[in-house]
Amino acid sequence: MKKRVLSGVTSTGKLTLGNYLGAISNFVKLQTENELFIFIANLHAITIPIAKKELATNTLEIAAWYFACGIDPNVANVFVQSDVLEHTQLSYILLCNSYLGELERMTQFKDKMQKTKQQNKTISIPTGLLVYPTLMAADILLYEPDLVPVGSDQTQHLELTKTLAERLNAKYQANLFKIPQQYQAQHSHRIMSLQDPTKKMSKSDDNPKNVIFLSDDLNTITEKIKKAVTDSENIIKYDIEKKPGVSNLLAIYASITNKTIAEAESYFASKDYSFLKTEIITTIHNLLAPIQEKQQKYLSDQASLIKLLQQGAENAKKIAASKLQEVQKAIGINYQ
Ligand code: AQP
Repeated sequence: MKKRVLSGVTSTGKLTLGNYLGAISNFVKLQTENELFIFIANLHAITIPIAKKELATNTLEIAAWYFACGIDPNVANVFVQSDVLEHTQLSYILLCNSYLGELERMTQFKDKMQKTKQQNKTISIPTGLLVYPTLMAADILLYEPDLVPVGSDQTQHLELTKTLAERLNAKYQANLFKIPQQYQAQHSHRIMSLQDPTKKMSKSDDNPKNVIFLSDDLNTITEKIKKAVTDSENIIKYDIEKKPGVSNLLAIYASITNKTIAEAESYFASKDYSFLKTEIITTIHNLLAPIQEKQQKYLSDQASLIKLLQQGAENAKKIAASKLQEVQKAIGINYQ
């Protein structure tokens, strides 16, 4: 029997090579043998300040990237989070069953709160940032997925999702929620910032030099990779602690070419950093150029793109609505 897979990407910015290698490329691999529900998390995106136009543009652009990267709309259910209202409804129920202390303990909340304060000292911290994990729990629990492919930085949120599911199962009805399992693809690497390779490559990074965006052209890729931090040894070896810059470049190369790190190391044995960087520039460009062309095609026909998302939302809604009804009944909200 097919396994159900649920995941998403937040529409906080332009997609990065990290989002592709760490998430979207895995969705593409998983779609042949599983039932996929892949969404664009535009409600999670408003937990930090974001301009109206940017949010709408990001949402459509991400949909176009999904399909351009190879997610097949005839096989996978791709939808926008806000189009399935059940996410926010279940989120509220979960919120009422969560504790302030457990939400305040989330490291992502603490990190994002600190970053938001650094950017603007006078800003108040939005409550949405605090309750983000309850929305994420709802995103997951509505679909009863067998696998949830998310990065290791989401492990804590997934653990909270399990806690909430178990709490409600114990309080209202055993088996109300299926306990989700995190899925991490084999040989998958965390892609790091080009200028500070101890930090994750993130779409909301303020410095574009840290990030390869999926939309970057050859010149931009060349400039960014040439300036990527390495070290003075000129020895191509994978060692995250001592050589984080070179290790990151090796991880990027290995991920794109489907090689193991050992294979990548032996390919570059006796070569210098200049060769490594030139090779990586070509590898990234060869990966991205055809995807960029397809993405532009999807974006140029927005009506068809929106139709695909609506179809995906309709499919998602059937499952989400039935689960929500079951929950409402179990907790007494459904009074009829
Ligand atoms: N650098 C990365 N390396 C590997 N995987 C990554 N992912 C993100 N960055 C990397 C994976 O992409 C998926 C989507 O993540 P998200 O958009 O929901 O949130 P995120 O993990 O916080 O991604 P970003 O790019 O860092 O976004 P911002 O800047 O908004 O916080 C996840 O599966 C994630 O693991």
